[in-house]
Amino acid sequence: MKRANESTLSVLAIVALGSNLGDRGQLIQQGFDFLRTGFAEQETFRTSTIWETKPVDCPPDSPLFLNAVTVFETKHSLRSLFDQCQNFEREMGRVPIRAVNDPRPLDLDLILFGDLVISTSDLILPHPRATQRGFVLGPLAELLPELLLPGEKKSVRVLFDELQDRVD
Ligand code: PH2
Ligand code: MG
Ligand code: MG
Repeated sequence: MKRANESTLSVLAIVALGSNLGDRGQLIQQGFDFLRTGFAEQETFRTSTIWETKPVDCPPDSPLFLNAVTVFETKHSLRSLFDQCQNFEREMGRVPIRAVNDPRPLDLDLILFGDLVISTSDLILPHPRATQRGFVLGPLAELLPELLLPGEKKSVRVLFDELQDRVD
């Protein structure tokens, strides 16, 4: 028997987690648990280490972030994963945006869903800024260094190394 929202085929999903408000470490762990228990084929679920990162494109004096990345196979639909991530962010205390990139208890960003390339009003895949963001590329390079994101010629590891060269 298949459960609703599950197909028999699984796809590789990548979700980036970020927190810069409240008990950041605990919130990231809750995000891991939510994704592992709710969406992942258990044996496939992997997490990066947790990185402390400077805010990028955030209001002045924003607190430091904790960031991490998870990769897992899922049989759930994209819609179910996306909608439930948004619900979980709200459950963890996220409020509607007041200023762009306001501090938030938990941000769950879909980076990749199989080989899907889409652009809708609320979701673009692969994530349009992932390849410019060290706080995504660094943790992701721990898990899938050789991955080529759709439309990219350079691996995650190379993109991250090049970003470091520019920043440092
Ligand atoms: N997320 C953003 C904007 N800026 N900076 C860091 N260091 N980490 C983030 O997760 C982050 C950010 C938008 O969601
Ligand atoms: Mg984000
Ligand atoms: Mg987000």
